[in-house]
This record gives sequence, structure tokens and C-alpha cells, in this order.
Amino acid sequence: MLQPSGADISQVSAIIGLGSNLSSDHGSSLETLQSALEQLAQDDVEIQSVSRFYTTPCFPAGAGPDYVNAAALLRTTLPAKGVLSRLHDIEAALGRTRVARWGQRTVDLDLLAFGQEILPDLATFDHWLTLPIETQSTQAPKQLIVPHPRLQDRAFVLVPMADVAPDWRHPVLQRSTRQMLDDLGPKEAAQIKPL
Ligand code: A4P
Ligand code: MG
Repeated sequence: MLQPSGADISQVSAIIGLGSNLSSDHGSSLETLQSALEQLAQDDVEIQSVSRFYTTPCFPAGAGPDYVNAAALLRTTLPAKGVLSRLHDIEAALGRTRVARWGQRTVDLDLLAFGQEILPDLATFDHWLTLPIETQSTQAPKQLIVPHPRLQDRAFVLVPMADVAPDWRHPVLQRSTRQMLDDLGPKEAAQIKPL
């Protein structure tokens, strides 16, 4: 990745997505996500900015209560896998149990992007990108896929992401966050309301 001169090349910008539609021992969905962010900030992870918090209709429609969603821009010296395992540790600490894919959750932390990296490789990324919609709810990747293969489809991801990284460019789709949001259309974005 090209770095401006003088930049610390040991650090990469990562974008994470946060979601919750169940309260936890840490309080409401909003309080649970705030607690996740507090736990994330450590020596090797600096939180550069946090989006507004939004109330968003559950996807798929009718599958549960509305979510609270947010996004954060990080600088980190960890590799992408290290960030994901940190996210999983925080999910576990906040009481998330994995029951059903797309099921209700106290907290879901996704690694949306890691600089301009495509992981684990373009062919695998492409497989998950083009997965038919009917298989998406039943199949989950065992390995880390970056960028998150569904981010371009979801206003509840793109609206918060546009608060913290409007100009991030998807390394495969070659569209910025703002452009991907425009591609979804105003009706989708209008459902994502700041708390
Ligand atoms: N995994 C691979 N790549 C990644 C990545 N980039 N980030 C693996 C995070 N995890 C990644 O994830 C399933 C598997 O994908 C794990 O083994 C992980 O290591 P998961 O978090 O266990 O399961 P999940 O949350 O059901 O999957 P995922 O992909 O996070 O679900 P989605 O597609 O994000 O859907 N509606 C609203 N309004 N707001 C929401 O936030 N979220 C979901 C979850 C459904 N509906 C929603 C929302
Ligand atoms: Mg997840």
C-alpha cells in the first residue's frame, strides 16, 4: 500500500462494523456497542473515529427487533487475522453466542475492510461475493474474507461507514463507500436513522 512520506508504515487502516439487536449484561444495544469500542482500544489498536449510532430495520425483514449499527475507523499494527480474533474475543466477553446465522445477537463485530487488502485471495473473495442470495443465509466462511463480502449490499453497513470512511475505495468493485451507498438508492439509505 502506498503511504504518504513520513507515515508509519507499520500501521494499517481498518474499518469495522458493529451491530446489536439484543441487550446484554452491559446494558442496551447502544451501551453494549459502546462497551465493545472501549474494549477494542488497546496499545495495538487506535480508534481514529466512530460513526453516529443508527437504528436500522432487521435484515431479513421480520427476523427480529431493529438493530443498532455503527462503524469505526482504526489504525492498527495487528494483521487482519489478529483484528478478527480481537473482535471475536470482545463478542465472547459481551456474551454473544452463535446460534443461527443472521440470528439475533447481543453484538456482531465485522471486519469490513483492511486497507486495500483482498483476503485470502481474489478467487476466494469472488466466490463469497457472488454467492447466490438463497445460499447466503446458510453458508458462512470458515476463513477471514476481506472486504466483508456483503458490505456493498447493505445500507446498515454503508451509512455508518460513510461517516468514518466516505472515500475508502473497494479494491475489487472499485467504488468508494459513498458511491456504493448511492448505488443502493435513497429508499434504502432513508431507513437508516441516527439514534
Ligand atoms: N468471517 C469471515 N470474514 C469475516 C469478516 N470480514 N468479518 C467469518 C467478520 N467475520 C468474518 O460470522 C460468520 C463467520 O464469518 C465467522 O466464522 C467469521 O470468522 P459470524 O459473525 O459468526 O456470523 P454472522 O454475524 O451471522 O455472519 P456475518 O457475515 O457477520 O453476518 P452478516 O451478514 O453481517 O449479518 N440487520 C441489521 N439491520 N443490522 C445488522 O447489523 N446483521 C446481520 C448479520 C443480519 N441482519 C442485520 C445485521
Ligand atoms: Mg459477524
